[in-house]
Amino acid sequence: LDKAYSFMIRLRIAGGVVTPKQWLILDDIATTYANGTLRATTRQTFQYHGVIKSNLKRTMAAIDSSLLDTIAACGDVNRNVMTATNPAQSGAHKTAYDLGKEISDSLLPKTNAWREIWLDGEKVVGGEEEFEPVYGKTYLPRKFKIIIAVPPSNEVDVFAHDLGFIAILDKANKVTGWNVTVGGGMGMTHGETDTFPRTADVMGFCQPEDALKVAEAVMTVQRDWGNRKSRKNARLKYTIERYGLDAFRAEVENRIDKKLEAPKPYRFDGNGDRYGWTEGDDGRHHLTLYVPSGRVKDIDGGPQFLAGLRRIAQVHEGDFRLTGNQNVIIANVPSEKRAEIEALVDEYGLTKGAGALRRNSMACVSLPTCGLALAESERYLPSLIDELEESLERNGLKDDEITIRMTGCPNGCARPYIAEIGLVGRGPERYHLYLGAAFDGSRLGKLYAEDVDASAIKTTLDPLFADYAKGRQNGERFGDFLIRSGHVAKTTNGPDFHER
Ligand code: SRM
Ligand code: SF4
Repeated sequence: LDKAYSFMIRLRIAGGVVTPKQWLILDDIATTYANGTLRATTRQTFQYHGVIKSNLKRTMAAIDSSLLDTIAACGDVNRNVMTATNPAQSGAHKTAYDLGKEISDSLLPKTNAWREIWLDGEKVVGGEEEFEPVYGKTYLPRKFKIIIAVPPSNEVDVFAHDLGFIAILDKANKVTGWNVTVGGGMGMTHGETDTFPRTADVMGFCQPEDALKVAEAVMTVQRDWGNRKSRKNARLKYTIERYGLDAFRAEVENRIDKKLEAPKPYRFDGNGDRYGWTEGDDGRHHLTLYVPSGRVKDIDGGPQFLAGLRRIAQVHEGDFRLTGNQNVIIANVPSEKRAEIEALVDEYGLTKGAGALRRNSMACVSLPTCGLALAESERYLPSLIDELEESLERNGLKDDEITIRMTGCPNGCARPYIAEIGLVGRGPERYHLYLGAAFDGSRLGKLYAEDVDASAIKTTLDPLFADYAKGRQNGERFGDFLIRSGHVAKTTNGPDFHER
């Protein structure tokens, strides 16, 4: 008898777009082979948990039948490319999605290994270098993450990733080119100050026709310059710190044989999702649903996400979009179909109440499936928010948008260091509390309290909420207020993250 190994499987879904037909297949896989849930991730894709070893091949074959795969969803390669989803700007969104898809296809490893292993595909004779013109034999020093954002929404958290493109729009919301960001990242190790989260630098502006070349050049400079001796210092953020932005830019320009222009002005207004119905500039309708920690399942006495979205997929003519905040958009609903979708949304309770703090929250998977977890996250954040809501209500802040994110370890899978309240697992029921990040995801927080347990989190935040309610200026965000009022020092970038 073999041991009862069970696996996590992560899909690659560039830009998080899923057709209704694919949704139904993915739903079927969840209930047949996995733990009965689909888990929307912080990178616009789905994970399955609890797939037992003997079902792996069958699961992969079913994924293949949905025309999706798991290639490059993990490993030292370009990971799932994220793109803006804000559907109100449908034209700009399409341009962003098209670029994301083009980059994703172009930087995908060419190896046939996935098909050989999982689908009994034909063996191709030859070495990797013949098939991997970009990755070669040794691939990248570390994972590499690309993202496309469309202002004013930074819902994809462009500053948290190795490489980003910020759309520069004209008055008609048409994309005129891209600001290029490099060197963002979240992961660090507790107690090792040479590891740190870092917000990306805006390196320059490129014309639309140069964006793919820029993406390839940035990734190959990192391939060649990245640290291959220490995996803890191998991400692009450390390469930029080591060489400096100017030298990095010069090498990218050298490889694309063109100078980047100076960055153009842009403005972000937040890094959360826009819930409820919106109408795109193409007249189609889109409903963003809040899905707690992205876990698509039927909640006892609450929303029936799995059953409801299955029913909707059976009649929906548009598509579904996964957001970078672990939520789901029922997208591209034609006017004549909206009432039918609305009725199903009501029948399954899919928009049933979530307060402002909860709507701006994220938790990583953590226990029980994540082998790196030090503390609870997805299973704990909901009840912590219940307690914090009581304090917010008492202070008259119930409807204020404040971002809160929790992770079970310092790897930062829910991007906690750029949430106004960031909680990072240290050990069982203990968290570091980070405060002072920007609401639009452009500034890191700072360590405010160490090793706080559940009750201390509430008693630490309560007086700060009270102070904020009394002392804030018009429109001032919680993170900005805490810095102005001297509660916490401002973090300007990665290396100064650990200074207090
Ligand atoms: Fe992550 C590793 C879950 C987004 C930084 N992440 C892991 C693993 C695979 C644990 C492992 O290596 O054994 C986790 C699987 C848990 C489980 O049981 O399912 C895991 N990461 C996740 C997800 C599912 C979190 C979620 O709750 O949604 C996200 C799936 C992403 C995807 O769809 O591709 C996820 N991980 C992120 C992000 C956020 C992002 O990409 O926008 C980050 C921070 C950004 C960054 O990369 O800097 C992130 N994950 C990490 C790291 C630290 C990387 C580093 O540079 O230090 C690790 C550990 C590692 O790579 O060594 C890690
Ligand atoms: Fe696991 Fe840590 Fe990522 Fe949470 S942040 S999913 S605990 S690796």
